[in-house]
Amino acid sequence: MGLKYKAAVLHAPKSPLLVETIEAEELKADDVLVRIRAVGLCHTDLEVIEGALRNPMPIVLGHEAAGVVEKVGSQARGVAVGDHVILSWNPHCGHCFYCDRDLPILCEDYLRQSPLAVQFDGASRARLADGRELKHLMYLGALAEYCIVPAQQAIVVQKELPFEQACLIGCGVMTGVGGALNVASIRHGDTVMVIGCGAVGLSAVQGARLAGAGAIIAVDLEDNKLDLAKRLGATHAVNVSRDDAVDFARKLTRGRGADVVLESAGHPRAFRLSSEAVRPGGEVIWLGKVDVETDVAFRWGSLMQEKRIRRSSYGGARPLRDFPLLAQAALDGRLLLDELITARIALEQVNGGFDALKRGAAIRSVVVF
Ligand code: CXF
Ligand code: ZN
Repeated sequence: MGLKYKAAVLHAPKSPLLVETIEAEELKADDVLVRIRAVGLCHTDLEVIEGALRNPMPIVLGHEAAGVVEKVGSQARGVAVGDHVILSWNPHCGHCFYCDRDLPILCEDYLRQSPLAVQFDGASRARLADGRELKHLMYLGALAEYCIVPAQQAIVVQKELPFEQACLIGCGVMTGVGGALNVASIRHGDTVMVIGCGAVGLSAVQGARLAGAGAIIAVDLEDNKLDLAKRLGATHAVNVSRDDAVDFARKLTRGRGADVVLESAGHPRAFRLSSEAVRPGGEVIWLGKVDVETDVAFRWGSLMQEKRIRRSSYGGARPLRDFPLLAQAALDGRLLLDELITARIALEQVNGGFDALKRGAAIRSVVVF
């Protein structure tokens, strides 16, 4: 096809992304060509830049994106030219052991190929100007003007939703809201604690509100993030640099502790707090993560008493079902997305955007095209 377009390319860990002109491969039968209109910068991209998450290089980052379908392959189903789409980073085969058990996030093909950073059929869809093959982070590589994906990863959503809001649904919002609505079993009136008020946590706060929680305790180290959590639905806020979140949850629940704790800080102290703050028989959902080699310490007593602990990487996402539902919630004003956008930036400002994320100065910087 020879389509040439701009992309942010990482050539080596701990080096700045280079915005350069790259070239697309031919569209395969099942592919769609998406003109990217907005991409959110997520911590997982940052982990690759910093070398904490190893991927082959050179690689196009970006996995929280929305855009318009510009071309479809002869066998692409369920999507047409002109459709507005949010990209899913979880392609899956649909018929392996885990797909069959409603766990596409554990799809055998998905997991086996993830470290190769290619598209789901095992091949790359882009090359550098000098002809070298490019890798794609998380089956996408969407920090670019275009992205070629199999049709199953391009989820059609309502055209009314602005792209800069829509893109957030592709990763952080899906993970947080889905953690509350799909993974946890929050009951009307429950006391829910959300630890860590970044994009995932602020989305979890909103998921807890949508689920009908009676009290939502936001926990963070920064007052400005806690203020934002309150605007999005938190009924209480605890700054753990000053106050004890376990005490707070117990005082609010006649000594029991929170019914559900959603952890989204990705810090050993947050994981530990999650098990301490939940009540006996309550439910803990871990959405954050630390380096896989990091030890996390728990007090054994805090894990007893019939507590249920679950890990989720994508909020139980079924993108075909969930992306349009979340888009509608945003259009109805029940899910606030604009509030998560700290800055709108150009592709050329992408390194500054990641720097802001690293410093904790941004919930989401969104690259808009
Ligand atoms: C992550 C969660 C852990 C696995 C890789 C993707 N989520 C989003 O960035
Ligand atoms: Zn992400």
